[in-house]
Amino acid sequence: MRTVLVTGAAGGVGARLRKLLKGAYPQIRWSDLRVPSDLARDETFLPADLADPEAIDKVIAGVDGIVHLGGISIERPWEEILSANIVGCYNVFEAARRHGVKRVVFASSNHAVGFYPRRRRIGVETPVRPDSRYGVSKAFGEALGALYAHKHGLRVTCLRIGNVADEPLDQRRLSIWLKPEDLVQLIRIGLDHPDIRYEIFYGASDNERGWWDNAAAFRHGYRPSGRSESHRDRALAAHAELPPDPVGDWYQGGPFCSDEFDGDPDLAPI
Ligand code: NAI
Ligand code: 15L
Repeated sequence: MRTVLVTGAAGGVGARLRKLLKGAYPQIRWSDLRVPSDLARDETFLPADLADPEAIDKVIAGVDGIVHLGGISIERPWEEILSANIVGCYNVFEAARRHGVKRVVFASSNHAVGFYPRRRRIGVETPVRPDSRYGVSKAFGEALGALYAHKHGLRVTCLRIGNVADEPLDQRRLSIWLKPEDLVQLIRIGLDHPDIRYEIFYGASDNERGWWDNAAAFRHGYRPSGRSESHRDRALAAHAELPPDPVGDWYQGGPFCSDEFDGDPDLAPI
């Protein structure tokens, strides 16, 4: 890996990675729709709209690996998801194929499987159960990654990220927290590990209350350093301040499940 492109550079995760990945590869290109407010003089930034195939083609030409973070990161109307996350993700994989990029690490999300109840432990072979249009776009990105891996030989790692933060923010996040440094470990496995063909890893730290079997990541050498239980008291206190949410509290995806929910809770999948 000589040249790595990171999309979504101006976002919350991008801002953290711009610090944590500094010096990790000889050249790192950062891209986004908008310029990061704190861009340093020694950082290479190329603006591009993911939905514009020609712009994305130019940004991707000459890179060896891509960390694809860019796009809509919450639930939004379909038109926005379609443009940034569906068309945008296709443009990234397709340009990667055309330019002979070796590896892509795709920022998927726990919301690709958010409609599993919290009492279920799930692995990466479990069928997707998106909890939102946003979650559907992440399941699409994982499927697209599989196509480009198996048909075109791209090495692809999808990270089903829980929640990236300095510490778990509430009770649900005690189960899904991802310490930023652990995210960096997962990204570097995706970019550098010799055995990657197509993998899905859960983006979670060492969470005692976790819901996910992350054996595939551990097999590739992942050793998370974050322990959510060390932050339990503050997370539970924050949870106590939240309004009641019986549907959200039942499912792994939390409020993404209860948002717009008008199904019959008794018929909801278990
Ligand atoms: P964010 O919303 O802070 O950043 C996303 C960035 O993508 C923004 O800077 C935005 O300008 C850019 N973007 C949006 N549409 C674009 C377009 N059409 N063309 C170019 N750039 C565009 O999101 P965050 O929190 O940094 O997340 C990064 C990625 O990780 C996202 O893909 C998100 O879905 C995923 N993820 C994040 C989690 C978290 O805890 N922050 C949890 C699970 C997944
Ligand atoms: C995500 O996928 C979002 O991008 C992030 O903003 C959080 O909402 C996270 O999931 C979560 O589930 O906490």
